[in-house]
Amino acid sequence: MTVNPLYDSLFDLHAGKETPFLILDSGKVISHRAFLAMAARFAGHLTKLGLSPGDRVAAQVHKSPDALALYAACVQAGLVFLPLNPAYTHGELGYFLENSGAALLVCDGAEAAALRPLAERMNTQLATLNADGSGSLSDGASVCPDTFATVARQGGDLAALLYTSGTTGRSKGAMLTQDNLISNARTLVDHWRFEANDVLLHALPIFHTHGLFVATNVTLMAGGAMIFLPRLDIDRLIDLMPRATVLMGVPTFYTRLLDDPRFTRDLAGHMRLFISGSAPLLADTHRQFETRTGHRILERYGMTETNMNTSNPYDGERRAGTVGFPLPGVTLKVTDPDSGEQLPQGEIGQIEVRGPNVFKGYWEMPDKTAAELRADGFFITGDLGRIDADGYVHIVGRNKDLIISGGYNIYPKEIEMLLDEQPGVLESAVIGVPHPDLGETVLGLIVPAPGASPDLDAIMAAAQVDLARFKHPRKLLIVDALPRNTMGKVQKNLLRDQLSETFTTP
Ligand code: MLC
Ligand code: AMP
Repeated sequence: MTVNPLYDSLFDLHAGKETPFLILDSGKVISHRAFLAMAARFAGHLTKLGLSPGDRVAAQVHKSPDALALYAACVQAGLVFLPLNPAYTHGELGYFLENSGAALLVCDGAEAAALRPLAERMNTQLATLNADGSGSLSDGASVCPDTFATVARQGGDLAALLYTSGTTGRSKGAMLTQDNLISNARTLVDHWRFEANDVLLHALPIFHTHGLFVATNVTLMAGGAMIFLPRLDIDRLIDLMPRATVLMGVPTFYTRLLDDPRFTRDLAGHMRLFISGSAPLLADTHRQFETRTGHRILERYGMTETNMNTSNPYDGERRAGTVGFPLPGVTLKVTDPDSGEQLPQGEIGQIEVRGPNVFKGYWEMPDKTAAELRADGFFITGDLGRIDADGYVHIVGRNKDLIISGGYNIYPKEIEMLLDEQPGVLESAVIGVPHPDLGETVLGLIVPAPGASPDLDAIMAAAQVDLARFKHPRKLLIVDALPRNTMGKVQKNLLRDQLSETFTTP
């Protein structure tokens, strides 16, 4: 009898199996059975800490097998997993704790002393989990049994809360249900032909949809294994590729591989599949990759709020510069941003999606939910696209003011608010400009207050205190004024056009 559909679909099916699940760089192999035992011990300890089903568990920890077992433990104990980028500053973390009302924060031991006052203020328990698996969470778990009575859940119950940056500068918690995750994993296993003998080269972070759900859930559901690397390290990727069958990455993975002469047709020859997503893969990268390896990268398109929406076909033509077709069960339409009416095929408009993959709404933000999730179930993605005559979806831009740097989303508003507060600044605009490695990167434009000469170094230093490193402007420039349209809105497209070569020319 199904008591916890997500636990049953991803984890319980491996009970007692000694098959490899995580293959670590050290050579250590963690079997499916051993992984479930780790998760069960964590689940036992989380319950002893007094957490009850539906409570949020925030985890700002480094990537490790234990961090992944904490995700499984939350599923088993009916808790809502809330993974956070370790790069977030304490200020950013405070917001997530407050907004989510997390019952527990799991952090790296090195951060515990600094975070304790914040956790106390938020009435959040604190536990530690270090990259090597040690810490108070593991200490507590070590005396718990290897088995745990799985807590009953229903498909519509929350499994995870993933924060995604908001247009107003404040992040929104996307509520993902058990059914959202199960349906998407099932579709992708089938669509991408995952099997138990697949070995996925996993070098993505596990605090985002891509590394946590797409890569991990799909591998688990198929009963396969992952070579689990702490981060992208091209040397290790190249060394370990002969043992893998599939690679998933953001476009930076593929441009960095192509930059390396050791990445040859021979090295890639045995691979079954290369998948790219989270940011646009240049058609040129797609072609270069095919010329070098003979493989056509399979590009797909997704979001935190929806998991995966479209994918190029496994067997049919993987068309460069497109994100393929809507996945089975997903309805995608292109609409007029003003009227919301569906546009004729071929025309550019906003992309809307509906399906079992689409989230339940933003945590305690009914207005934002209502603004983006229509009553008929269509989610307004904020991406602009078109469907070509053959049905392939093309993403042509964004209706939302978003920068995607190396697969991380950055909302300009959050940075602009900080720049505007600095001495001598009248106003600012933050834009994304092309970057050869990260796809896009952050450029800050500052208009000085009358008679002032803002100190750009001091402004950069201020941004560094408050914002995670990946959000820091790579450059600040002084400009006389910002171009505005007749409505007074800053014309960022003009700025992007004027400054598009800031990082691409030597
Ligand atoms: C790291 N840095 C970044 C950065 N990553 N800066 C901007 N953008 C990024 N993405 C900073 C570091 O803090 C460091 O700062 C410097 O850049 C170089 O760091 P690095 O260690 O060399 O970076 P690296 O580890 O190589 O990371 C780059 C990367 C990584 C692209 C491999 O960012 C990554 O794994 N990105 C994947 C993100 C992801 O999973 N997105 C999926 C979202 S889900 P300094 O100066 O201090 O040295 C989603 C839905 C979907 O979008 O469809 O999948
Ligand atoms: P996130 O909010 O981090 O989940 O990022 C989702 C956004 O990433 C989408 O709305 C798109 O703008 C972008 N994205 C994801 N996959 C692709 C892709 N294959 N091509 C272009 N953009 C993508």
